[in-house]
Amino acid sequence: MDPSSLFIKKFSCIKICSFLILVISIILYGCSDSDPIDPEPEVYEYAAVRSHCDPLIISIKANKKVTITTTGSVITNINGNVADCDIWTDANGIPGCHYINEIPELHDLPFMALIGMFDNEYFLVGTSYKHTFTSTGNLELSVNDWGGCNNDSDNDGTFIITVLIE
Ligand SMILES: [Ca+2]
Repeated sequence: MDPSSLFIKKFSCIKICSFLILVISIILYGCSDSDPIDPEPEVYEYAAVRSHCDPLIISIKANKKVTITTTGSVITNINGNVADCDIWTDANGIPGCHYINEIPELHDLPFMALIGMFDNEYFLVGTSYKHTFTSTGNLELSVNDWGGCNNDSDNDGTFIITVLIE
């Protein structure tokens, strides 16, 4: 083999190998777990004693899909004996409970449910919620108990709230 053809072969190999390394690097980078566009859920604990006076505030950007999943249970008065009200509930709340002195602040939403407020509108979040907000703002999550800012210390229990924004 003459030395010039050997040089050409070696040169071609370097070019092909470089190209292959570049392609493999692109594939590996694209499949990486640390891909910055993958959204991660945030998990919050919200104790029922905070009630609506101290909401959990989630910053929302317009046109983002928000998925909220809530576990855990709460009670409005662990020593109370009001039928259909002083009972443990999950984040969907107790639709059949109505304390006379707390209407209309309960916003016609189930008592002790996890509720949201955005743009001055109240709505049920419950155990499972999905929504795409069309404007940027703060989503305020709280427990639908309106005993007064300093009168919810008889509440007990905690909601575990998982929020995914994508
Ligand atoms: Ca209470």
